[in-house]
Amino acid sequence: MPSEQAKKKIVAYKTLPDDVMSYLSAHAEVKTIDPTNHEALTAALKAADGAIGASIKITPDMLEGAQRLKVLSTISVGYDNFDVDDLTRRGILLTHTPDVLTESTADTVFALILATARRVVELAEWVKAGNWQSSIGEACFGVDVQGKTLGIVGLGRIGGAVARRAALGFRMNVLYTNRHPNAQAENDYGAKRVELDELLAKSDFVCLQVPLTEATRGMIGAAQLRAMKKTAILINASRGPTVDEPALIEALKNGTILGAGLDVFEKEPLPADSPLLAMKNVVALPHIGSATHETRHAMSRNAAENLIGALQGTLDVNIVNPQVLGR
Ligand code: 8YV
Repeated sequence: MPSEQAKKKIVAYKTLPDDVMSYLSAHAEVKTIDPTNHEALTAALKAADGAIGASIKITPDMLEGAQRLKVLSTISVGYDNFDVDDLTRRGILLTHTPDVLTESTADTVFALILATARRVVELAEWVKAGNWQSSIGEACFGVDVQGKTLGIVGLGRIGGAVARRAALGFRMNVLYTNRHPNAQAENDYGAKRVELDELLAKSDFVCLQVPLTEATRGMIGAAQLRAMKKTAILINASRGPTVDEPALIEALKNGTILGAGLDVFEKEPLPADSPLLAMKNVVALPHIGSATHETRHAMSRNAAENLIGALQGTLDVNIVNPQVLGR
């Protein structure tokens, strides 16, 4: 254990599990900051060697004068809360938690597929409201999931785990777009790589699994929604801004598509007056992608180990900008 004097200074801008706090405290001096206190966080970053947290934007101006800062460790796979080029210029390493959340996030995607197709949330509310008075008829029918075509936009780790569930569990045909072919998904799940136009035209479920970048922002707009089947369902558990939300609202109102299962939104928390909340054909979740006790714990642990490893110079995985290390 390092002496108090040699201990690095860490800022935790998210509440961490006790064992993760103990682990960090054994290696560093940890200061916990309420992330809603922007000034306190900015000031703490100026005095820190590293920081760990999630869910808030760390902007370049927050890092002005943070001369000691060497590592930012995000408790998430996505890193759209950071300006990576700016971090690289400043020589600050960014680490993330890509592997530990793959399966639970894929479960969330499948929960949305099943919930929208079978109208689980709408009908459960209908039952709770005392409406189930006789054997149900067509008015309560949904659409099949098994055997249908699933189009996955972006077949990375989570997309691959969704493809596995779809092909092996639900005998679905899997189409996908990706910058590179995914040989495992093609061999093991019969996934077929196509252009986005073909995916949109042929899929019964269109599932977004891309990170948010300048290239993916707004990639599903009015034209793409029109290109989908009228019977298709859009699933988004990636990042809200990949979809043009006003265009989606129009498409859902007009019957351009059948429904949407959404875990992410342009603005989070989703404003209470969002038209999406009044739509029966929408299942809206509060960004629960990775939110299980087990996975969130594993993410915190993983991020803490990333941070300490990076500060000690021993980390060689989970690094977003390895250029900082000259790699
Ligand atoms: C959460 C996520 O947003 O990992 C991601 O990219 O979207 C999530 O798991 C959150 O940052 C977890 O703390």
